[in-house]
Amino acid sequence: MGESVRESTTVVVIGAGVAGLTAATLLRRRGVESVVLECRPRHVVEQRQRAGVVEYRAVEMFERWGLAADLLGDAPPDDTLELRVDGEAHLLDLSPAPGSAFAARGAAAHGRLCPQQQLVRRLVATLARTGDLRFDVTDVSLTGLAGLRPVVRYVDPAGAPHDIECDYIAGCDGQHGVSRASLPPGAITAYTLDHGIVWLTVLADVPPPAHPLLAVSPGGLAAHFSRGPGVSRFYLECPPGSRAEGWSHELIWQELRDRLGDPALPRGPISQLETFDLRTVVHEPMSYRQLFLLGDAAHVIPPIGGKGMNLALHDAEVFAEAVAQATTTGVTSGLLGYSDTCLRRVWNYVEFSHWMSEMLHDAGDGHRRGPVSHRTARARLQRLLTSDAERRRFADLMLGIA
Ligand code: RFL
Repeated sequence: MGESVRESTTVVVIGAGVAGLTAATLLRRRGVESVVLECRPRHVVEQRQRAGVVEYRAVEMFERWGLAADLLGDAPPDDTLELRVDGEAHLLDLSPAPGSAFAARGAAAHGRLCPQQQLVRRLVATLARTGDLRFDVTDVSLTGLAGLRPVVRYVDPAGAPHDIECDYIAGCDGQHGVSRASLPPGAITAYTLDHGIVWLTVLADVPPPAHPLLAVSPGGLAAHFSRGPGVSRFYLECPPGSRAEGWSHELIWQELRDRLGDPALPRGPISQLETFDLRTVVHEPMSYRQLFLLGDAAHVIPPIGGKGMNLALHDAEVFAEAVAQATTTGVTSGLLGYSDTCLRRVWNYVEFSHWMSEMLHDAGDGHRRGPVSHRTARARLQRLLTSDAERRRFADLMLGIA
């Protein structure tokens, strides 16, 4: 390997997922230079299908930065969530409360139906034109983290090593990335909870449901969401230790029909089939000197409340504002407060995801955590379905207002 190419920039962003791409885009808007390093090819990054809804808080954020129209489109998500309990449909109205500041914004007071890969594709297109985005990099490593000008080293696709010296590093490389792993032992603490639940996730060419649908049944939780015209994402709760290989397509459609209480559910080609363990991991603090962790690199929560991508977007804005403040005015209070500001929202959404997860899993399966948890979960569910105040609280959290 030859001599390293030496470079210098303000921020090196590691990882081109929603967190990294959004951080780099917002930094660009404030005139702050960055280099984004991504280990996967562009087409892989652009095709990863995960989240489907950008919450209202994040829509408002993109509006403030003048990016909403270009990045999000204008499709509002459904204001109605269907909770199907033992085959019986209950429709929950999630629209903003009449008379509230949000209702006064009318149709604007909504999240956006914007699949994650669509947002990523649009962010990549914007940055490819105006920023510095490098795909297919290998051997990313971080050095000099104790100092004021750390260096990020990587090898480009042609095999040339690069050393980029910078003021700040944004570690946006997901839960298994290199940024957090580069920290000295004891620099941060991981708070972890294993929920003891596995979800099978299925992406299939099947028409979406009338409304986003969560079904509680004795066989376990099932969910059916839209992922664009003619595409659906399904989830099936399965026992700990389950792996996708153990699920034939026949069994998947049968379980979905049983749990959704819909014998007529059409089958369609399955394009993605994975299992994952429901886990919560929060790393505190979310920064170490000049290195800042954003998105899944800092926290992973079960997708049940639809908050992982939305938290990544929040981190990106807090980080970009703080760096812009520091580079333009020399004031570092935003950077010093970065972790605390982000963690307030993180723990709020962790609590929401736990509440929702316990209610929906325990209400279905009476054996999982015993009869008291089962009956308590049924009572919670009943309260959500009958109390207007409870429904409002739930809607505010779903919209990202709370
Ligand atoms: P990402 O999207 O994982 O991106 C990290 C990027 O870093 C790259 N990378 C590296 N690059 C350079 N060098 C290295 N050494 C690197 N190591 C890794 C990776 O290739 C990748 O491109 O993290 P980010 O940006 O923090 O975004 C987080 C979100 O992707 C995540 O929270 C959500 O997808 C979670 N999530 C959902 N969130 C929602 O808000 N609503 C949902 O409905 C929702 N559904 C989901 C989900 C996550 C799911 N999975 C992953 C279990 C559904 C599923 C199935």
